[in-house]
Amino acid sequence: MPSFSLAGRRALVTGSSQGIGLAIARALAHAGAQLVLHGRETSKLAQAVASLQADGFTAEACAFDVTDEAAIAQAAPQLGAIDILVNNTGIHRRGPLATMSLADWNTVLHTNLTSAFLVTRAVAPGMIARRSGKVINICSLMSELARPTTGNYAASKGGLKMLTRAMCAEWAQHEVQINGIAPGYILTEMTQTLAADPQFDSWIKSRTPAGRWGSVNDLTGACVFLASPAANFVNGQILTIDGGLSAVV
Ligand code: GCO
Repeated sequence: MPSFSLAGRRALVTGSSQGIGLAIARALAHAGAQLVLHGRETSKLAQAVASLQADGFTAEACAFDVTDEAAIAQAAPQLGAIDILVNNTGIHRRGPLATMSLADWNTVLHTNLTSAFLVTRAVAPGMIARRSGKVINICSLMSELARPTTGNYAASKGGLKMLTRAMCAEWAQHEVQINGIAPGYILTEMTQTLAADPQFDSWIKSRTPAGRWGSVNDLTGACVFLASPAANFVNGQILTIDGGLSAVV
């Protein structure tokens, strides 16, 4: 069996002070990786690092704005050689397109999509030089499906799906594997208001063949797999983890 071990690998997970990012970071650490956690709120980031260290994992913090190329360049020496990059940073600014502000459009596209371009562009040269690297883009069920009030988010996640394939087209030849996972409706800080709405909660449970919301722990196994040598011939793929929602009408 190819190894699922990440021993000796250094991993950066953007947006990993809470939610999906922190769960993925913990899973990569559990598989042996040395973790660099990222976030903009330094206190929350410090708590996340402490929680991993308390479990005996190697973890450090790096705070920078993932939409600011100068800030990324300034953080590069602290980041060091990154073997595994998870582009997880993501936000929602829900609202109807007809009245959506350019600010709400731009902040979602910059945070969810441009950030993946900027951060990966910063770490890819090292991966290419070492002929080894893993990039996992956290796409979404909304890389394929939309619903009203999510136009900026869906556009950003659809773009992230195609950026994943574009990175594959250019970097697979250098033994760098770039894939994505597409979470469905997962209970996180970003969806808690939706889950608290009885009508929306009931719709999700009826629309999802598994009959439930996902948890962040439903996402971690796929990330460890894609980050490991077991996935060295998997490239440009998006693995959807949604309880079957996108498979049925
Ligand atoms: C919504 C939800 C979705 C999910 C996404 C997770 O507003 O419908 O927030 O956007 O969060 O599918 O990837």
